[in-house]
Amino acid sequence: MSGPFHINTPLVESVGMSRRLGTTVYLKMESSQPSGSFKIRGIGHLCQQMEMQSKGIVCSSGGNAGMAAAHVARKMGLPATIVVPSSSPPLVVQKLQDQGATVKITGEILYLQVWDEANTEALRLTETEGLTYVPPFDHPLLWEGHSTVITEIAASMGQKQKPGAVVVSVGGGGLLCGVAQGLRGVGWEDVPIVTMETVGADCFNAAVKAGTIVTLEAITSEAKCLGAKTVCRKAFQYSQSTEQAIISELVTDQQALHAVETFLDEERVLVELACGAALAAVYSGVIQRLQDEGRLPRPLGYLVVIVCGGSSINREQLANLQKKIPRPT
Ligand code: PLV
Repeated sequence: MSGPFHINTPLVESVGMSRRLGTTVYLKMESSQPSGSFKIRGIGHLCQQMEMQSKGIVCSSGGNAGMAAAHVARKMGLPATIVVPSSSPPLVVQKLQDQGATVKITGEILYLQVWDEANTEALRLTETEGLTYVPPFDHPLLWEGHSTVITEIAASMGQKQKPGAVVVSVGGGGLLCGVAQGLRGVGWEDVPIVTMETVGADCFNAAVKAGTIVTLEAITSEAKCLGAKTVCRKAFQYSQSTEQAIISELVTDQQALHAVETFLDEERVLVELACGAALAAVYSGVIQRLQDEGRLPRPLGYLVVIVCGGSSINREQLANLQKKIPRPT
């Protein structure tokens, strides 16, 4: 199969979110992608454009980039090795194996290892095994692939119907770069982007606050798929540009979890905590606060939330998170 590997996902109105916000909210359902998240847009595009070594590919991932890489490799008839940190739940390892990938788990001794260490191992394997390296978020071809999420929205709504703002989760910043590029591509560069991270997986917010790229000491959030310690340079550059407003916001794991639960109840779709961070922009009143502060207009026009999805969740994993993350008292 020569691709594209992603599908044109539904853009659906959320009545519950619209009611809360007092403005129409559209959900771009990347959770419906064949690999379970938006990652397949960029990774599919990158794998098609790059010359692939027949020995196969290697991808370091918090989980979802790996799912996309494994899916694409299987369709292209290439072997895939996915390196995941030991913080990834067993269900991710199983799903990757189901896609036919070889899974390497880094940091089995140091439990708290995160994506950055998995990446070091993936880079080592490109040298020693001659595999093609597929990065999870830091590559122009990934951003170009991710930008189709905006092209599709413009095609559905009509170019004249600009959104008032777009909400995205940020891990290493690849989705953000794709969304920023896509907005420019359709002439919507004046549409503000609200970026959402959880406290403890907040490398973009830390960079915006510091005015320079910073490396977090550790990832303390349970939203492991947002757990890159350093944001990619391009995402930081977008945050410094005066052309497009990027508003960086944080929520707690508790708020992200509450968002996952509310979304499941109201929209009947189960997503990862990483995605819950974006949903919490509405469910925890972040957008409403930004409007109160005059940082977003009121009325807003319509709001788009990119429902980035994620495979690292099932009923058992949700129950684990509910145990681990304390409830508000
Ligand atoms: N996850 C990456 C990076 O992890 C991965 O390897 O899967 N929403 C979901 C469901 C994600 O899986 C990710 C990234 C993001 C949002 C954030 O996207 P990014 O990294 O492009 O900002 C460490």
